[in-house]
Amino acid sequence: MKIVLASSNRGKIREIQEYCKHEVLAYSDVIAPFEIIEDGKTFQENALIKAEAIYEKIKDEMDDFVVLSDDSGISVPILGNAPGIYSARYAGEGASDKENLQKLIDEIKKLNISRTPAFYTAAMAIVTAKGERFGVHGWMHGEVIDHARGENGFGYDPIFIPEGFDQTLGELDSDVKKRLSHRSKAIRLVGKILSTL
Ligand code: ITT
Repeated sequence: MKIVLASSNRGKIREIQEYCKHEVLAYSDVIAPFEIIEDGKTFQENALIKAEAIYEKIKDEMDDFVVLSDDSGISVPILGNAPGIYSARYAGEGASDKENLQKLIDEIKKLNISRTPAFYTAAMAIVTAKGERFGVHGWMHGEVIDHARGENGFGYDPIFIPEGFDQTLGELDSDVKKRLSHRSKAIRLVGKILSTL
């Protein structure tokens, strides 16, 4: 069975391929990429919107597949859980990872603090070839700091220090993220669902 990933984010695609035992394809390897309006109010709603959009386009072209999507982001309680579901466009529509990271650093600095609790969420949705729908979540708790450190990972990783560590995900070996991350926890649950299909 092939897993078709409903994502255009290269950082996510790389991690999901690495964390997943099944054969994984990016949806852009199957059909031409197109824009999906993510107008859900929660990570899970947006994950389902993405998985269903890709399912509708590929269901007549493939068999023996599931579509898997990931809607994820970082939440900072002192900022009212921002950026949350808006993590990909925190610095504005079409903003780069670097611009979004800088915006979060600026917001932390405005509070005159150098670190504050934060957590990552990954919601994943599965739509099977028969049209069955499933959803799972994974979380990773820690802190964000007011300056970027390290080049590993992607997105907000250079300012995120996982609970129990002193270094950011930008500095830590990718194996640490693989073990602890929101995405890897959600992927484990996806694996359990796939084993029942
Ligand atoms: P797709 O919708 O095509 O999958 P996207 O980048 O738009 O890609 P999201 O809407 O789910 O995906 O936004 C995720 C945002 O959260 C994005 O800005 C990431 O940089 C950030 N993010 C999610 N998981 C992360 C992680 O593991 N490390 C760092 N940043 C992460």
